[in-house]
Amino acid sequence: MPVIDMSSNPQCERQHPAPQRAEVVVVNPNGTLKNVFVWIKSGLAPAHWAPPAEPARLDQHGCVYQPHVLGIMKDQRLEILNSDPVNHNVHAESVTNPAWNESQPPRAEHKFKQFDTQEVLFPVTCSVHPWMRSYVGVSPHPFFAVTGDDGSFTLQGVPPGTYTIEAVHEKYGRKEGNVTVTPGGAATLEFTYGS
Ligand SMILES: [Cu+2]
Repeated sequence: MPVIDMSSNPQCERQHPAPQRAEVVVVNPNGTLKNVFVWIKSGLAPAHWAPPAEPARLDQHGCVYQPHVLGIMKDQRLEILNSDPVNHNVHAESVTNPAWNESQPPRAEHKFKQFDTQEVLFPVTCSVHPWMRSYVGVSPHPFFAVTGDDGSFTLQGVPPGTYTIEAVHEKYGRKEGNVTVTPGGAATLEFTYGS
């Protein structure tokens, strides 16, 4: 990934001891892919899943969105922070959910947002800093995860059943796999991107 040129804003640049690289593709040391959103796309019996009381958090730190990919439940609160000494402009480029675009000055109040419709994934950008880009996946149920530093994902507490699991990566796109979960059992599914 190319190094992000933050020279237009020294207050962004000086927060990074080492050059900040774009996070479009992050390959882990073990050869797996980070920042893949994984969720149960279909197969769940109709049910109402209550969102967690705790908000999901999206921070702007060093003029980079953290985390780069964020999963959130429908109707869960999203808390947006600006930890930087610079002005940001948070732009949720959602399509199914209403899009919005709001400035967030330094030391401003945290923003709280919600999304009431399933949408996997949409970008959140910053109108001030063109390199700032994160992705949000809104799930109607709690069975989603984002791959981390070892490329793995875990969906906890899935009821027994047969499901279509979807993996979504911002550059490499969507993959599907099927899995059957037995009562009290665990199932494993592996996705491969590339040739
Ligand atoms: Cu910004």
